[in-house]
Amino acid sequence: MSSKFQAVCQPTNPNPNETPKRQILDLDDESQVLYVPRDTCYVASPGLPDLVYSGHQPHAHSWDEFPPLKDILEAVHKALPGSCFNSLLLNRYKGGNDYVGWHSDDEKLYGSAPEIASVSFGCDRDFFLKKKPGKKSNAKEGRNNEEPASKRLKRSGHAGQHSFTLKHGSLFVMRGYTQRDWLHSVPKRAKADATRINLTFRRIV
Ligand SMILES: O=C(O)CCC(=O)C(=O)O
Repeated sequence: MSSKFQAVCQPTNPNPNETPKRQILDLDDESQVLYVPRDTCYVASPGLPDLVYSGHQPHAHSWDEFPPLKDILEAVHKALPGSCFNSLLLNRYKGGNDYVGWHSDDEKLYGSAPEIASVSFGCDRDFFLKKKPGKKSNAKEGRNNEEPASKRLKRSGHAGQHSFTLKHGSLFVMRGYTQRDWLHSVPKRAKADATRINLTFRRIV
């Protein structure tokens, strides 16, 4: 394989600790390849500002093109009274090699404390959350500060990291400052041998 491959920093992803959701590699001055480690589809209500993430602006499909998605949106609105989502990012993980790297959905168009409702279908996959570098631990963790760090690390595996298994039919909600203060990811999993579809409903304000 050529040693000329070089990762290109994404201008819209200023935090070097985040993995862009899409990766662009420079082959030489004139050539680039783009790698997205899963399939994606974006749906949004008409008249909203364009979504741009990791230097990419996805085409906004209409809800009318996917009637089942409108039904699921209605069910999510019922499950979360007061919610009013107007856009959706769909991810299809075809198997355990498909993944999404560490990132946060902190694009300005979602506002400062967005609620994101995530519905999963198909293969169970692990979902990880970890604090962004420089963000303080919460008060509960602070109270445990007298305990040596080595002891705390052993107990939790990865200090300050939370893991969840997102199962078929589950609804997982991130709200408050989760996007401001935390990164999330769905890592590769050798044993995940079936397709998973994840729908993340968001509100563009
Ligand atoms: O597939 C998932 O559960 C997470 C998807 C995600 O992180 C995203 O769409 O930003």
